[in-house]
Amino acid sequence: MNSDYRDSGLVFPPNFIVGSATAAYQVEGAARDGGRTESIWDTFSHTPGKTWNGDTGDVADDHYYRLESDLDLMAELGLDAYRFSISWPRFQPGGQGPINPEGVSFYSRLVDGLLSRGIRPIATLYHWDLPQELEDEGGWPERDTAMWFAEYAELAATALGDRVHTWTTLNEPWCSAYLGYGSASHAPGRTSDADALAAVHHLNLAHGMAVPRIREAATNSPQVSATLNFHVIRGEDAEAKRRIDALANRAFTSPMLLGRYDDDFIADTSEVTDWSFVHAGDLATIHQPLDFLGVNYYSTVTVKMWDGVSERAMNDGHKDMGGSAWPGSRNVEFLPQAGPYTAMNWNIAPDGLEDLLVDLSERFPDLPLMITENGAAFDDEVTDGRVHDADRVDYLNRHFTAAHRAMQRGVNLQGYLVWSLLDNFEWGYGYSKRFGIVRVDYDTQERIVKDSGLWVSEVAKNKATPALN
Ligand code: GBH
Repeated sequence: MNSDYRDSGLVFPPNFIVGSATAAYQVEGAARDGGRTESIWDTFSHTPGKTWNGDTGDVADDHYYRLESDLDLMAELGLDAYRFSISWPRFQPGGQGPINPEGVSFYSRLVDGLLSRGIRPIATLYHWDLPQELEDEGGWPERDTAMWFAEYAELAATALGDRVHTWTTLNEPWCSAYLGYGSASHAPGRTSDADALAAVHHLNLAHGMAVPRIREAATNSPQVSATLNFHVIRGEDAEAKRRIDALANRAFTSPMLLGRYDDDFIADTSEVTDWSFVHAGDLATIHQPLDFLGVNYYSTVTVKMWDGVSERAMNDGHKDMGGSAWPGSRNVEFLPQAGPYTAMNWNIAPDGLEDLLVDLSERFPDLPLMITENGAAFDDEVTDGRVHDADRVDYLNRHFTAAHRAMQRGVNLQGYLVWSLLDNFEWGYGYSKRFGIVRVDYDTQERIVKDSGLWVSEVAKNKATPALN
């Protein structure tokens, strides 16, 4: 790469959206309140040994009860947009039947509070909190789950679609399918390669069934999208790269954006499943016009083929790679990568973001992109009531620089949402990892805007990155 991706004073277009993101189970708390029923993450996190320290989202950031002050905080930061997720079991307890007035009221107050502060609401319908009752009936490996999701999407768009303009169906279906049903590092913690692939298809189907229902129910000419986490794959071994690209990326982009499953993906997984769960017409249903694609990016992976079942791929201490997150391709090895690293041990690679954005815009030229998540966990310290998280500021500066370069190369990038507004429940890692641009003290629930929060605030207000000092 030609330079180190640290730049300053980069100017973004005046309508470029700079904001931040969270997800319901990671911030809301109030897990048993207001008519909410359990999700698979309640069950999973309350099962001993599943999360760090046995942490759960029972209280999290108490955001459900601190809505007004958290909204004021967002206004103070001058965010253009806030991406939140709707908790399905709070909105529609059990995932079937009537909506929950108290749940609807919470999201309604959230949306109204954002709009009155001039912040654009971006609503994600599914950020991993499947109602437990639907999991009891089989979860994502079952076709019915897609049907129930489409019902829920219509109800949500009916209730909020007069005010919410921007919708995302699914967040990172890769995680829901492979980590939830393959490697078991995420809820519901099942370990079946065949189920993981059935989940891939039914998540795709859920997306495709939901898109027209949202368009019909929302009265505000909605912008509809999906958010995918992309694997930016490095290494010299073309076969290993092809396999991981098929399983991780094209498993979702090909059906959603091109209306097909790629032959190599089907062939790679044929020892695991016969794909008989794909019915006639499904791919046409999944292939819906989208207004933009949400891109989540954190780091790269480096792979090569290994003539056996890779111990590293199965169990390298990286939870995402445990068990079988790679049905049909366990013989791909994930190699250690050059640092520097974040507190997740993910390598910091802004060039991966530039490459990803350019690659997507070349493959899907008419599809605008939005970075719906990018950010980093670091071991923050509080000194005199401040958090001087220079490492996170540097990470964000480098990644905004990468995005800026991609835009100069012609990428239609509409915005950049930093993960996350608040330190929060980091899934299997519990509260041990802090991604926030605002610190949360989990004893007092006090919020402290970190230096990175001030940095994002400046970028949002000025549409330019601040000069380096
Ligand atoms: C997102 O998941 C989630 O949407 C969000 O809820 C979560 O809090 C946030 O990111 C931080 O984890 O790990 O180097 O092999 C991201 C999960 C991280 C999974 C990157 C795939 C692949 C690269 N992804 N990982 S690496």
